[in-house]
Amino acid sequence: ATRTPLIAGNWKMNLDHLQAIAFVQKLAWALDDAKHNEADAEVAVFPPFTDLRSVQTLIAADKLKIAFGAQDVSTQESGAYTGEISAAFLAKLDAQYVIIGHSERRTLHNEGDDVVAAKTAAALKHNLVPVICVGETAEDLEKHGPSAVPVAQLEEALASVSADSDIVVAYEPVWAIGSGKAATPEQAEQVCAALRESLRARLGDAIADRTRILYGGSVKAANIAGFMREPNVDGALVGGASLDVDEFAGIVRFRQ
Ligand code: G2H
Repeated sequence: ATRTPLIAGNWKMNLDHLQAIAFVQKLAWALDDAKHNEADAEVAVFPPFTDLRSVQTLIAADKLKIAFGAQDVSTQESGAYTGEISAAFLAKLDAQYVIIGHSERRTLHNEGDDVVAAKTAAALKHNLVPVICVGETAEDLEKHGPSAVPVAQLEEALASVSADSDIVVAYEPVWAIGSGKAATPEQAEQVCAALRESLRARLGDAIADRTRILYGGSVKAANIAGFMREPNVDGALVGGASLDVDEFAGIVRFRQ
């Protein structure tokens, strides 16, 4: 299976809408300079909600080859849900992706697998591609071994996913997030392969073969190549290093 790698920048709660415009412009120039070819890797940014309209407008006006998405979405369709943002709103902004179940949402906002499944359903209903995040804590790893918890989380999230759904899976070991301590490429491969087999067992070969499975957790330009050499790692979800244009462009240029 040939899967176009996806390099996704999760900005988290960084960059206001003016900074976002400057950042996306600089990123587009950097990718241009690097003769970045979309066929080599797709690039996506995940700004805060308040930046999305500006990013959409800039990308459309300049026809930039940069995709974008949101960092979260409501489980609900519409109505009295103060502070929430619906999948319909994101789709209307031409967002292509939405991150769901990032470990910071799971731990800081108590999002369980049921919420992740409901958000995945909401995203798919509006033709957004959910970037479903799974990952184990250091404690899980010690207790259950490398793949058990991420695979169980994925299986719960798949409740509303069908064989023809378009999804992305991100394996982010909690112990590697923002810690500077990335997993090894071998560790990432082992879990990404298990996640792909779980997709295959539940939903069939076609979706298992076409779905991009990303690694996330302290990815930087200096360590991306090792991950990308693994057969079941199809890209990266990048936090800290996605906030520096040159560093992020360096990750996109993982082949060089
Ligand atoms: C994991 C990752 C991006 P970082 O949260 O989602 O962040 O690259 O800073 O570890």
